[in-house]
Amino acid sequence: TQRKYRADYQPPAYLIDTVDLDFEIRSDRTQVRATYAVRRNPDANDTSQWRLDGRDMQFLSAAIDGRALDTHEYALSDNALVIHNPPEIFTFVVENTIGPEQNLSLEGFYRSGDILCSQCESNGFSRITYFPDRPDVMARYTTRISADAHKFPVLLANGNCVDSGTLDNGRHYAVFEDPFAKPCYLFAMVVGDLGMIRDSYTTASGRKVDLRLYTEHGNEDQCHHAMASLKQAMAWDEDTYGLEYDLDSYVTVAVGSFNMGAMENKGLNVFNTACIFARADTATDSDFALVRDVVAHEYFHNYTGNRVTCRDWFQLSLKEGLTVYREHQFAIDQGSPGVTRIRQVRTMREIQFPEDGGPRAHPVRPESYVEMNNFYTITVYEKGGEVIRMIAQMAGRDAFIIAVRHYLDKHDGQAVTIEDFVVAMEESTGLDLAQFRHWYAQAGTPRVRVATDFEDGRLQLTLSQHTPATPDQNDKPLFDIPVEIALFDAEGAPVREAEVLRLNSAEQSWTFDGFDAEPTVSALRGFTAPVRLEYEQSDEALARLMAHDSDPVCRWDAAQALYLKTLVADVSARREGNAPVAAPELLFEAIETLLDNPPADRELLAEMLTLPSEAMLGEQFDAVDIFAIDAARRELKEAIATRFAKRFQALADTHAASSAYIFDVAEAGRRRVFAVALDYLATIEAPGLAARAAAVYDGADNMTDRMAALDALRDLNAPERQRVLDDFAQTWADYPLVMDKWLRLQATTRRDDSVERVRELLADARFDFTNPNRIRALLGGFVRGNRVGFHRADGAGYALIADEILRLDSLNPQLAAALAGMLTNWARHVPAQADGMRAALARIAEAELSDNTREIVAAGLEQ
Ligand code: HT7
Ligand code: ZN
Repeated sequence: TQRKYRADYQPPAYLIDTVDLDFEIRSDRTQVRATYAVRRNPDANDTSQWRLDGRDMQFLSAAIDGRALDTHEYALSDNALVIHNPPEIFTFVVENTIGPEQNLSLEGFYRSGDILCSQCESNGFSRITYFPDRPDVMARYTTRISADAHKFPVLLANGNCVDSGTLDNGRHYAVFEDPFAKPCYLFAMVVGDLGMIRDSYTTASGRKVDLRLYTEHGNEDQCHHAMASLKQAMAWDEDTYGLEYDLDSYVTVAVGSFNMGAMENKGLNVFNTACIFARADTATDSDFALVRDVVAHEYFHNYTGNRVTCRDWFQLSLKEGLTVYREHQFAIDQGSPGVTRIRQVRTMREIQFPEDGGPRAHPVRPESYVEMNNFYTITVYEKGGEVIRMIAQMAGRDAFIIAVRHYLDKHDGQAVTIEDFVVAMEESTGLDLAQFRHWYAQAGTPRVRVATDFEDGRLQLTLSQHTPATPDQNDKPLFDIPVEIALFDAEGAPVREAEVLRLNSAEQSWTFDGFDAEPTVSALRGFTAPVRLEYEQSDEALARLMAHDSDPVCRWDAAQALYLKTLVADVSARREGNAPVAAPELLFEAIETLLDNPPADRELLAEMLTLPSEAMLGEQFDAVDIFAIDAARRELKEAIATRFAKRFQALADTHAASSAYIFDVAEAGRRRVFAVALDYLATIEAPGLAARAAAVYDGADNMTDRMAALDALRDLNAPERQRVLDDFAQTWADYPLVMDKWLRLQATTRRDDSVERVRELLADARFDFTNPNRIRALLGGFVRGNRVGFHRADGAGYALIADEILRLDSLNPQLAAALAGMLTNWARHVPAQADGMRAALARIAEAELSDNTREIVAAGLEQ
């Protein structure tokens, strides 16, 4: 397949006003008859041919204005039907067949268990019928489905059901009309034998919307949190943006086999069950938050993505960045604002920064791709969201909301570009975003250095920026970077209100006057820009910020920086063959102060007591040594656990469950602190810990506390470990998503035989290689959550992953490519690990691969 370039965009040769689809679902094949009202595009450059994409289907016939086409009037290939010299305006009818029952590719019209469902973004519609599979061809759709009434009692497609009835031979049909023009990637249909929960929402203007959520029978009681979340999201979008839902019904279907979290098809969302199911005894607090946020994200797409969509797939962040930002603000308004933001920051630093500094670095608006499915990345989504956040910050929240409304009004019903969005922002807010546009065009994480000079009561603060080269871009321009700062005195009282400095040249200085003593600087408050801050603050200053900073992100970050200083020194010493470096007394004092004066927000306390992850620690080094990092982190954890064992016992006691499960900020915070305390106690195998964890496991009324107990037992040799793991497997055997937790637990154990255990589980009947959730739990869990196992010195971890990527590639190339991506950062590792990872990539490269995996592996080997 060829590489596609953003610069090569050409408008479509022909436009389609209406699409009529007729699906006759039969047990062997599904017959498709598609009718289009077509007209020549006045803006097109070449209209001598009309290309309709189409793959993996059987072509039957094509007709223009009722006349069947002769073979010399079209050309048919494996991936397209090209019509020669079409008229100016015409009705086109194409007939084909597809085989959804045999399609396990999770694209087009495919089978998930006993359900047949569609997934069209980005290019799945061309696996359903022949069509110009590009988002700038927008049409109004009517869909008729007929199927066996017993096997598929529920028939669903986008829009309103305008007709339905029974047919001969036990069959039935339904017809749906979607009044909004949409690109084909938002088309959806689902048929199955489904259970349903139902509710309604009355919009601000008084319209009643029918809300339905379908799932396989027996799972209905796991769907109520998702339904409640949908109503929260609908109300939030009205209250915050004044946006009301625009159809009479909003239908959601949860399916077990799905490659991503969910899909925002107009009026008919299809979800991964992992992003819908949440019941106290089956889902953790993180699952509850995930469901809430993904449900909201898909709902928000109805405006930012569906009403105004992308002109081409290079513009993906137009809808994803903006919708991620809206989701983030929603999550902040629902949960603990500080900790919600901290988690967003952590995702950027631990996952996006490495992508932006590795061989796959690409701008938020990429310039080229081979396989579009490889570009649903953390950069397009999360960095895209951070870019929007910066615009909102510069405009002010109210002006930003007005600007988004201006953008939506101006482009309603259109397929547009990121540039159109930025222009709309400028028009409405008056901001000059000329320099700011680099955030969309340039890959790489800018580094912002902070230097201070204090003299005669005056503080000079100097900020400078530098962005390292990325594979495709050497000389980086200067970015426009908002950096919020505040100043505190020695007691931690604010001496200067927070303000946003705009760093838009290589180096700039600001002077602040009138201090008796040097103030402490709190910088990049709330993570105002997706940059790496380089600021060498003293331990004392960090301890002060850790105790007093009014911004939870900086308060947490000060704790992280203190831990990191100790850990980096220790890892470096180990690397150089020197004696390990012990933590300074000041670190323990800072923890003691924290325990004596904990923040009211319990989740923040838990976050501040959690050491930086291995990923975060790895980011501090040019050459990552997994084993030195693991040893340093583990020993610091042991030292803290030993010093504060009694305090952690007390924390566990005071934070143990005392009432029935409820998902709210206070209770989730309590459970987090309980889990962190248990984790520290497990690190030193505190007396009675295993029995206590097992008792928590046995007595808990919720999965969060149960998982805290299991996590504590995970690496121990105590007999309780196997007992609870076996009990878990037995209790939850019929709950695949819960069994994913069981798989993940074993994949992430630090025990020496974890590679062998993962191999065993791959062959276990409770594992299913065709299901992406199982693979993400077992293999994703192993690579991301078990660095010591994955990088095992004998190379067994790399061999395991390479084997499974090769096995998976023909079945699910999108997922195989994502797994292969985890090997591509090899150059960031010390030679022993780098060589092993590279060799695994090279072995994969020798095989015949999908375009998806080939593109990733090639980028990984080219460095
Ligand atoms: N817009 C959705 C993207 C998506 C997707 C992309 C490729 C292959 C399968 C997929 N399923 C869903 C998800 C979202 O961002 O809301
Ligand atoms: Zn999205």
